[in-house]
Amino acid sequence: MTAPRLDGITDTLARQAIELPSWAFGNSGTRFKVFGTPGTARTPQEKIADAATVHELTGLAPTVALHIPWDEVADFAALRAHAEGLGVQLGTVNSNTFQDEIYKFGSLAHSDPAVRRTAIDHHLRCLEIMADTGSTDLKIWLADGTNYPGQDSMRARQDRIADSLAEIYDQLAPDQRLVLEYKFFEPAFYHTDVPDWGTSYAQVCALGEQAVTCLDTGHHAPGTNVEFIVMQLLRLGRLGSFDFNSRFYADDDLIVGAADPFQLFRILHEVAVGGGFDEGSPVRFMLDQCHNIEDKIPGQLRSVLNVQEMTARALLVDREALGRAQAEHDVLGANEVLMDAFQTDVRPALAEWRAARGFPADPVRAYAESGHQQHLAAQRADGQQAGWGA
Ligand code: PSV
Ligand code: MN
Ligand code: MN
Repeated sequence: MTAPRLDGITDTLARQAIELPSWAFGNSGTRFKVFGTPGTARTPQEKIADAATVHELTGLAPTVALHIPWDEVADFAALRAHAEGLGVQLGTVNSNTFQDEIYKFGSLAHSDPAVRRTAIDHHLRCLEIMADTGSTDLKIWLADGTNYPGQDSMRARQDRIADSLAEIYDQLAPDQRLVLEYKFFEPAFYHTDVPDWGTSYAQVCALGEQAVTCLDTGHHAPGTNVEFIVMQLLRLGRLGSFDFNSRFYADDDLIVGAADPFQLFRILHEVAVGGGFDEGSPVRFMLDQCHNIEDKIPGQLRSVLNVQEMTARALLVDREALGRAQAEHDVLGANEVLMDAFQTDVRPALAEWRAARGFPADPVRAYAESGHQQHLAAQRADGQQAGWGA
């Protein structure tokens, strides 16, 4: 087979932007152990600097998402200037109503108005931060739910979430969006208040045009056809963003494309078909990952490159041929068109294209050979490293 030509797809590839999560650059682990890695960022400023390194080597990651209060600083305008000085922008602000004692029985769904007030105020504070950082997306993932049947009224909790979200939504600036993420279980095990795309969709539709859904690829039951959900949310105009990662079992937060590259391809094919890669598309692409045992910067490099690779393969699908085969009910022919694109090794062509644009042909190797990791390990030898939640 001859090497694939990227000619028709390079404009789309050149536009590709994948937001990096600040928390990917801190130490993280499981409830069993957090293993440190030498050179890990100690502060929000260092996490942003590491994200900027990923962008510098790939041109793929121009923005960094913040998590509040993990990335709390005294001066967010200064943090923005710091980011911009390094060639990146601050992106989505993620709220956090899942780690404080007060949220034991929920946050925006809590039955106590005082707890709901605290949770709503936290989101209003996030909006203030967004004004300073220039961020347009407020992303909300709620840990709210119950562990036992009968523990609380699922119906009343849904109503309380709707009321709480409406109060937050009312304070959005015209260019800002409220992005509601869903997750089928964990930390709640019996029911979760926003467990699926349908619930997120119902809630965001009730709010208005500036509310959209975030699809985290790791937040579905095993066997779920995630690309179907992608298609549906695109069709309904409510797919706001992706949190990319991959999973073998639950919310593993492993490197996107590591567990199931074919699923990533199928998802990105639906994005292409649904116009999600078109210029001006409202769909944003983020990573939501943690690197528990591997170095963070190479982990993020591998991740954005995996997304780029599968995007290229998805864009190479011969959609005319696919349409013809589908119209003729040529079951195997249609499947073959899709599989042809999936089986195409785009790596040499992408490497060539990267080099032509002034990036290293192999960013992971370039990083390893640069000595930057060793430099960071020496420079950041002292002090507390930032962790998941630090
Ligand atoms: C928790 O499951 C989670 O991974 C959600 O996916 C959020 O996006 C992320 O944490 C950050 O709050
Ligand atoms: Mn997520
Ligand atoms: Mn998650």
